[in-house]
Amino acid sequence: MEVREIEGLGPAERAALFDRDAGVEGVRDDVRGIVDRVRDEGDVAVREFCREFDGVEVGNLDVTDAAAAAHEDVDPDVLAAIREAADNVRAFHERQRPDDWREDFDGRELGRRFRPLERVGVYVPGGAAAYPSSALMGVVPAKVAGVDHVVVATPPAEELNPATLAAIHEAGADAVYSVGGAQGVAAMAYGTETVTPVQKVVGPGNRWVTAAKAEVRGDVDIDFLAGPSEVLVLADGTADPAYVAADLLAQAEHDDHASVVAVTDDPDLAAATADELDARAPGMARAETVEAALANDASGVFLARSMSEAVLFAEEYAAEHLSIQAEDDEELLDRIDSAGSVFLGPYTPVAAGDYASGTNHVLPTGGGAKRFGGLSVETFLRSTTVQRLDRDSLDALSGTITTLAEAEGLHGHADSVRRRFE
Ligand code: HSO
Ligand code: ZN
Repeated sequence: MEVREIEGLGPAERAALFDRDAGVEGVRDDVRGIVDRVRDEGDVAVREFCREFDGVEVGNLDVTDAAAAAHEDVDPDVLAAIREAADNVRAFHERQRPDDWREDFDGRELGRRFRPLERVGVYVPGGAAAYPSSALMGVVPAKVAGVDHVVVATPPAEELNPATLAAIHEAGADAVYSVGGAQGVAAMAYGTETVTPVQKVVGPGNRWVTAAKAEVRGDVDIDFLAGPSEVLVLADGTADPAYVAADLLAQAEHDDHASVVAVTDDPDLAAATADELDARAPGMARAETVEAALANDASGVFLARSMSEAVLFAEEYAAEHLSIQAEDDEELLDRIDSAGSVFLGPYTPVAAGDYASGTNHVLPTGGGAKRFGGLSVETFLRSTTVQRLDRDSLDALSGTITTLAEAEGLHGHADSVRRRFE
């Protein structure tokens, strides 16, 4: 891999790096057709799409019992790992639960309270990329938020992945349905004879899933549109190139379209990282995917003239995962506002957050971190404001209310205040 200098990047190269998207355009029309048919025809359409896209003749779409059974039967080491990861994810998300509050603002009692959504749907990828970890990341925060009915949709298979099913059960899902892709999202959004409709659909997925979330948004809420995985490692000369490359290779194995970037002000580290990538990629089990991701035009090893230039690059990239492997990591972090999840120091691989440290791995990609954050307990809550004024505090505010009401020509509003003092 060649090392590129940031200074020398042209407008097209910069656009490829900084204007990444989820790549859903190409499947939009097909997805619209699928979503419409599931909404209109329910289970019949779902079964037909399972046959067409997954090559599976699904008997019972409801596999909730199969998930419970898988939890009993799964390899005990895998179950122990699922349990520990779930406990850590639960602990971190418990800490996010906001308290209801009421406070006095010059005699006006104002507050906010939080209530969970009632029914939520979590998409859990299956098939080639079966991710038990994603089941935990979606279901656990919803349950911590207090969502009563959490349903999961996951692609059908002749043999459903036992670890994924076990994780779904361990996380506390209330129902599990064997339907994937756009049809899975549509089934949760609109409901079918078998699937309970939900108020919000969350979770990662391929282009079809993502396009379907865009399609149902408006009828139901969604978390956000997430594209292929990304990592940007910001490193100085103290970083170990083997660690930097390992973190890039890890995210590269997710997807041909994954974006993996190293940025440094140290020419030796840049060269050593590039060499390490070239040396390791061919020997990986998923070498083809890794090499495709490394060749992606939003990937690369970049040399900055200073750490300040490197920081600006990282800020503009707004990566899903930002790893800082540098002496002044906290100081560099202070200068960055846009990143989905930050990993500090040489012993904090992105894989720690992907699986087990406790933070969520459903995160903004494609620069979304400039506008919003990843999945959290708040994703599953709605807030309500509450107020009580007494006679004195209303009296104190009445002039302001009536003046503004009259400026808007809304005399009924003004009168509703004056009435109280007649
Ligand atoms: N890095 C992925 C999450 C994941 N990694 C699942 C391993 N399994 C997107 O944040
Ligand atoms: Zn990952």
